[in-house]
Amino acid sequence: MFSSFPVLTAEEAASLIHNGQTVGFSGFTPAGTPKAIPTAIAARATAEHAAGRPFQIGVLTGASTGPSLDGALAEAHAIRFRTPYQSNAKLRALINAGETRFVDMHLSVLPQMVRYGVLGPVDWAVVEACDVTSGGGIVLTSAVGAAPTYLNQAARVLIERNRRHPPSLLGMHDIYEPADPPVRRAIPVYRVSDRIGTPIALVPPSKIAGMVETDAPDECGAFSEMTPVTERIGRNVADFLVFEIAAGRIPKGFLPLQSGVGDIANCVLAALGTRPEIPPFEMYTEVLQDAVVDLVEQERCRFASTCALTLSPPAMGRLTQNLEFFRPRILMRPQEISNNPEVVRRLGIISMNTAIEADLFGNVNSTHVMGRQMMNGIGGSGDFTRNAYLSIFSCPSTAKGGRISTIVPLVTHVDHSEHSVQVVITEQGVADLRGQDPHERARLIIDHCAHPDFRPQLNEYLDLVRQGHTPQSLSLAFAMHRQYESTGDMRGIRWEEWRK
Ligand code: 0RQ
Repeated sequence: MFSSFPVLTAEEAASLIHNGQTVGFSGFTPAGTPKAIPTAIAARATAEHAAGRPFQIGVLTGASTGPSLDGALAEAHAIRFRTPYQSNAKLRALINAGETRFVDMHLSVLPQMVRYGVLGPVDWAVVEACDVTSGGGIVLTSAVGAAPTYLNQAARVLIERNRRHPPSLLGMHDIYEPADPPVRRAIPVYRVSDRIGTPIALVPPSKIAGMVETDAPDECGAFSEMTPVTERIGRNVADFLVFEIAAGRIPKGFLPLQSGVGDIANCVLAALGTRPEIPPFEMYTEVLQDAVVDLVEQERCRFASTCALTLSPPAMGRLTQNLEFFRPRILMRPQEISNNPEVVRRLGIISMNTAIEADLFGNVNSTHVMGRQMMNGIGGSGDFTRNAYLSIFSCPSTAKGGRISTIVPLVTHVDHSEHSVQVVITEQGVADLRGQDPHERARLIIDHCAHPDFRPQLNEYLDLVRQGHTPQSLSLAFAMHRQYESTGDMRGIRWEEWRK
């Protein structure tokens, strides 16, 4: 394919974007995210600030990005407003310092909010493509994210054509944007592998202001080695799913899996791949990590529908060198579809996400440390958890060298309520909360998930606060957190001292 749009330098492209404008970037995680133009926007902001002029933009993305986008723009203090998710240390610091406004939202609802104008007008779409036709056909790269919506809604479009991704990625994307309520019809994904849209995104050529040529790899990091803790979490999740198949609560043919990001998710998937009792399975997920490439190669994973290929450079290289094998087995969808509640409920997804902390009743905090400090955001975890056939949260039973219990009397921020969270798993074991009342849930979580260092004090807590449908003490519920803030350790609490 070829195109006839003006070729710009990244600096020329950045010079078109003005202070106060809102930019919708392609990508989902660092995968498929533009790199050259945001870095040039950051340089421009730095120069403008040095000249005493204001320069900040609103940044909309699919999910998190890489250092060239969130990192560079945060370093340059160039972000006025950010949504829907981030995971960059510099940006996180600005958000928690109150300098950058951040709206943490479910990823599936973002495109609709953009279409309805809730987030204001989108001035620019900046998208990474591996190929562009002169008619405005865009072949995206390693993610879809919210790019189709930004392309449709933005006043003008800039493209980063990245030669690192071959044009033969054509056919790996399924672009579909639903009509808005009240005229929306069923989203016709009845099987994980159903294609419902087109392989390219289309944009009126008159909107395209220019193209920047690049050759930069995605900025997805490599994974850490398994630790004994992550390995045991993975094994516990696999054991639980095997047990559920044997009990007849998961069909013998299995159900599609969603899995979150990070080392734990990667270890869980690797563990599932090794269990002969689990048949070759499908994934309906938002992020596909390295472990899935192995599983697809081994034909343990039959098909994976995702929003992004969040792969380390070696795993991405394996995929692009063997596209004929992977193209019929992996499909990328917009986040509005990969995370769609209607589809998640219909397909009977088993969702597996990670908690920062869980409480004795099954409420889960995935986003805030000590109730205040934003970590990353809810991402897609809520889209899946609320609508899954089986929703699982896992995490190590302790954090910060054993000084923090991730199992607490009451979470300091609720992302996923007890009504949506069905199973909690740590390296200690599994608490299946389905059909259990709050008292039963609390005992299950303490006995099966809490670290032995914390079990006695959590049991003492329950003994102190027996009354009510949900045993809870308004004065003691956050005593473990308060003790951590004053002493740096949640262990060895004396409850009576905190009754004030
Ligand atoms: O801090 O990095 O300073 O050591 O939190 O914790 O154990 O490394 O776990 O990287 O898997 O992240 C929930 C944040 C887990 C992530 C969360 C500290 C801990 C460490 C990270 P350090 P781990 P992970 C798909 C679905 C929400 C979005 C989501 C997340 C750091 O999984 O963002 O699921 N999920 N999206 O030490 C204080 C506690 C702590 C704690 C952990 N209780 N108190 N600190 N930490 N527990 C993806 C998308 O949506 C795109």
